[in-house]
Amino acid sequence: MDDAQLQELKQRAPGLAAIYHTGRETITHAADLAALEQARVQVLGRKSALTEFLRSIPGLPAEERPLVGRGGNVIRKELEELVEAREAELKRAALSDSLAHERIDVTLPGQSFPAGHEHLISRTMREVEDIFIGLGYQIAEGPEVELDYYNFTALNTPPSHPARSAHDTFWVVEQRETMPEAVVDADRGVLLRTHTSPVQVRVMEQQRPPVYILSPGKVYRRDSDATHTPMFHQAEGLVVDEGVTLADLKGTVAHFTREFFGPDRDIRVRPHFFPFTEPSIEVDVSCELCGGKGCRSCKYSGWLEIMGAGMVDPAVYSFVDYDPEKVSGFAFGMGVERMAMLKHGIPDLRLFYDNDVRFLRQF
Ligand code: 2NM
Repeated sequence: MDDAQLQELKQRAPGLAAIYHTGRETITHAADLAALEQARVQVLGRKSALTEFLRSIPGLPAEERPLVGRGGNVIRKELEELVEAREAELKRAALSDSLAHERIDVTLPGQSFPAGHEHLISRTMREVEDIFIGLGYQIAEGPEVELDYYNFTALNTPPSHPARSAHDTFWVVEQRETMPEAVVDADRGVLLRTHTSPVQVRVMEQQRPPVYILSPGKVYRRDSDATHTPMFHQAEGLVVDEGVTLADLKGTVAHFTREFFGPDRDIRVRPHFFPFTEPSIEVDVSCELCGGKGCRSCKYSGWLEIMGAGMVDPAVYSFVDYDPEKVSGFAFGMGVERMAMLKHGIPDLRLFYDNDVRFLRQF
């Protein structure tokens, strides 16, 4: 509405002109979209002064009606357009406000969520497994809660052996609890396995030669000091086939050692004793720190002990019904923690179990 039209309206219908003025003010002063909606209802709604005015037109004198009627409609339309314009303006303002304040720099590095990873013991166990899988071995696992029979008796370990004492082994059910005096040899005790060899007895019980297996897993002994934890991990191997000799054992261990520690390592074997192997040996790997010359790490010997091994004692075969005239075999066992310590120069066994991420994340 231009100024001339407004002047005319003020003279002919001052009430309508006032409605127009107040309406404009109310709409343009709405500070946000919610206030604008309130203003719209107030100015143009069914109970507004404008609507009431338009409703009163039919009661006016006939000569006034056309002008006032037209003026009223023009004003309603203008005010409606003003609401739309104000709405667009407020929306633009809200958008530029959120663009200014909620702005994100998409070139910033993303938020990283630290992922955990395999524990060094698990990784080392897998590395050992992979080497023997490469030689055609199968991985064999078995119970950690084991029968005396599989853990000791079938491994040719006599009742008097110190490993069988309550001092060295965690008994779950001591055999004297389950059996009367007269039959204490009946192997009914239940214990936490002290090595993974019982798994190998179980496999031999189930399977005829050839047997090529590796048994990794947790084992338990009643030891706790700087160099022993009550739980640790072992990987034990067993081969039974026709014509297997101590030379096969040495070749296998030498191959394993070079795969695990690196190509320049030598091994040596020394005689030892285990109830389940005859002959038995201990295997050393050449010390890398001093190149064999002798240093603190190898106690000035040039060699580091890595495993026990031997040719399976025929007495073990008698428990699983293998014929020692037809087959022979070797077995070996290593401590996984010790292998990881030697490979990575870790000074203290307890670091594995402190679960300090500053240690763990290095590997
Ligand atoms: C070792 C050392 C020497 C071994 C023996 C057997 C089985 F079942 F064949 F009799 N399994 N593992 C063995 C032999 C384990 O660990 C230091």
